[in-house]
Amino acid sequence: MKTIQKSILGGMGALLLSACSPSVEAPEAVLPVPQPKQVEWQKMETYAFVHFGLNTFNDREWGYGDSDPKTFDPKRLDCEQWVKTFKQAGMKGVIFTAKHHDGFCLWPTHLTEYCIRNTPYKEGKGDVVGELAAACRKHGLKLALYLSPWDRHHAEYATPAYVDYFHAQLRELMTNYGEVFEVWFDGANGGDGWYGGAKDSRTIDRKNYYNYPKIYEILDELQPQAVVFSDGGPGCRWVGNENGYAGATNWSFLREGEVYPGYSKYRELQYGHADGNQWTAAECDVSIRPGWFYHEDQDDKVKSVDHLVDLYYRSVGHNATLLLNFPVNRDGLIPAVDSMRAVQFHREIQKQLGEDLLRGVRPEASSERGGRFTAEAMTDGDYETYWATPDSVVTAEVVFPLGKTTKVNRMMLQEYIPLGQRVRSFVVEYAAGGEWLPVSLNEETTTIGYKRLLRFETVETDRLRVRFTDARGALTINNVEAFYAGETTDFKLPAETECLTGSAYSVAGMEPSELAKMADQNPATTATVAGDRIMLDLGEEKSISSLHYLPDQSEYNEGLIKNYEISVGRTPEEMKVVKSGEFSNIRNNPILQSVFFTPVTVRYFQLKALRMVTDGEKMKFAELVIR
Ligand code: FUL
Repeated sequence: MKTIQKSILGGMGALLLSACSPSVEAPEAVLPVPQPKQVEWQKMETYAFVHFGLNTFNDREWGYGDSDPKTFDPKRLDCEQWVKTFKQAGMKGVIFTAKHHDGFCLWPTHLTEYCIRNTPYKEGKGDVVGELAAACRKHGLKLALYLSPWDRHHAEYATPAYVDYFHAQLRELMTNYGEVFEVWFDGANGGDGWYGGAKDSRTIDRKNYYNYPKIYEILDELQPQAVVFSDGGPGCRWVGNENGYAGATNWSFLREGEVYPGYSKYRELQYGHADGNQWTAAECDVSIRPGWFYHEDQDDKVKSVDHLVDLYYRSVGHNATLLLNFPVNRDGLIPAVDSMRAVQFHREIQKQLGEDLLRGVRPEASSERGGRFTAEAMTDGDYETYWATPDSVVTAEVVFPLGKTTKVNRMMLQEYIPLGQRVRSFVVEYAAGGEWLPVSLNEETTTIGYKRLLRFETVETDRLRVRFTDARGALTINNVEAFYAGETTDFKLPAETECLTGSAYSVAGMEPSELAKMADQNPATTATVAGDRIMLDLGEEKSISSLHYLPDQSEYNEGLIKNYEISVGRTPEEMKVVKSGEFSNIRNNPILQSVFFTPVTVRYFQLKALRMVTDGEKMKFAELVIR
């Protein structure tokens, strides 16, 4: 029955397929899975942020709530100029600060006098939210709104009366400007403020004060398609920094109810909770200038194209979205430098990832589920088709022939997230002579999620191979692409000088003078270690995610480790293996060896030599750094 239904729905192609092969069911979802609106939201990939308001005219980042509305006087305000810039920069939407922490509303609200009606702008007849909504409609850009829960102007802030005001304000804003794709609730809450002249400091219960269940009800009623942002979601989460990047390991899950504004372990939001039960993908917010609001003295501090490109790889390419902020100036415009940089940034990405070398090739997979879930689905450029393995198969190898020997230094992988995020680790290799060698990356290859972009040192090869080494269920990969981006300046392997800054650690049973030789940033001094392992005590618990090992640099390069195993633990008794592998080609080319693994917070780190290049030799280290 199922086959017949599918054939009818799937049209001719499916009919033919089901006629010649038994129907193959899609893999079961691995929970948690995103709501369809969360998938649509993630497909937007990059969108703009605009911070504009009284702060712009008072040179402030956080208005106290006492700035005079008469100071708001943008003479050339033009929302179309903003929107055209965003479109040219390849962005799919814009999020606007309708109200920041100072409580000033950029739409003519009926709920407070502290709003645009009382400014010189259009003699009180202006409505920036409305003007931006109209510009977005005209140019086909999606709109979203930032409404600060904290209000440093409101006299009743921190009492139940303010919560009623806030809910009414949300209702008004969500009723009058059409559909929004996201609603942004900032995490900064409570503290000093003007508060109707009281000028005091107010604290609130960050978890319960605003009555979020009621807020979600209002949004479900008025804007059901909107994704709700706050530190812990529920629609999407903060990434734990305002620098614009997510971890290379990035799960789109959180443990439900654990993260709230002010959550002390917010750094882990870069990585998500691997064991989370709520789908809450990360959004990377960052400003194109140091501040969120415009300040004249930052005119020469607009981020470079290389910097923006690097952030793109570490946000969109790390399974998150990029929310790039533009501080609109006192004229009401995006300054020329900022818009130029944003457009150049987009062009550079288009250039780097312009020609997919794998489009249409026939990959060879070590395992296939059958039916329509074939390996070709990974190279057909169609988001909805995917390669899948049988339910019991969570590891597999896929070889991608390139047709001819060609240069490659970028790769893109996508999991079919409507069925969940599954991959825990994978390895990318290229064919060199008769062997497979790993590409040289600057980060770990653990999670994939909606999209994973990899930058690596240029290789010349006729075949690439991806080995999926661990997953939470059957593999469901919908796209794999490869590119040659040219020799660019946005990507660097960890420089030796950067890695060799010496960690503060101790090694039981090792003389400090010997230890110093591998932590002195001097490649000419080499420490010798007896036994097959070295255990480092980092002194306290630290978040670490990489090992950098410079082998002995003397003429005969002694004590080279060929195969290694890395374990970590909070105590020496509870060590857990996090990575093992080989230092490829170390005999012929004993350069700095970097190993990346899923970030862990631990005090003890152990490197074990499973095999030496020369049996019986003692391990030698010119430098050893844990990061
Ligand atoms: C922060 C706010 O406090 C900043 O002012 C800015 O709006 C930024 C996007 O979020 O938490």
